[in-house]
Amino acid sequence: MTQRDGKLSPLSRRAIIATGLRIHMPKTPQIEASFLTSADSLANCPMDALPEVAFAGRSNAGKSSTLNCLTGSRNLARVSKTPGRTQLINFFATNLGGRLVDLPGYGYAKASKSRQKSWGKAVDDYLELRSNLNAVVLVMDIRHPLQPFDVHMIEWGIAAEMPMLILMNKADKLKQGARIAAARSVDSALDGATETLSVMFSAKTGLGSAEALEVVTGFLLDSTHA
Ligand SMILES: Nc1nc2c(ncn2[C@@H]2O[C@H](COP(=O)(O)OP(=O)(O)OP(=O)(O)O)[C@@H](O)[C@H]2O)c(=O)[nH]1
Ligand SMILES: [Mg+2]
Repeated sequence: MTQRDGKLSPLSRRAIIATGLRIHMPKTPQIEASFLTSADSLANCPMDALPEVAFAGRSNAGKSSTLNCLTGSRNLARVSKTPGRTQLINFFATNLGGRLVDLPGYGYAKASKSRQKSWGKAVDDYLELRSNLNAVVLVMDIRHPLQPFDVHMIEWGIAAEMPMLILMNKADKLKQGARIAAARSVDSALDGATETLSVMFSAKTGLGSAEALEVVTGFLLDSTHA
């Protein structure tokens, strides 16, 4: 699939776009989570059938911070100013049965070529072959949305009919006008994307966390895709 005129191919049946809207919904409690294990390859991932929700995104986009925000913990997933901190696939058990999965970030330029290759392979294998995978949360930096990796992930999600939540993170770093402009560009690129929801988010301030919690809780409970 290709990206034409900044738009993704309209392959899908239904779009649920909530970007920038304040949606009033009942408050979903934070997810309780604890670290379970790490894996450096698909073969070393837990061997059971529990549904998983994976957090993907470019290095430094805020995947680990988002996991901490949604679970109300400071140090569950390791956050760092140094891109490339998350180097293994990290699994977190939750009170909802399903697991949260922190994937290594894409595009960490300083890692050696061979390390980049092996992380890339583990993540590719996980996304393509992990039958437990129920849904993907794609974390983007709202200041640099829809980088090639993000577009690739979205197009992959559409083709695989993988439920996906897009979090436009670090919204606290932009003024309201710039946030809305960024959100509009993401929404127009998502025009027609099946089962894809995008939410303006800040792991730092909690903006959008009620919506994100609602969706991620649903992903963890719904085992129809796995
Ligand atoms: N201002 C602001 N900073 C954030 C936000 N989310 C994350 N950060 C910061 O961005 C940096 C990277 O955050 P991480 O959560 O480690 O990012 P990551 O995507 O897990 O990075 P890798 O593990 O390297 O792939 C840290 O300095 C965080 O404090 C946010 O919503 N707002
Ligand atoms: Mg991380």
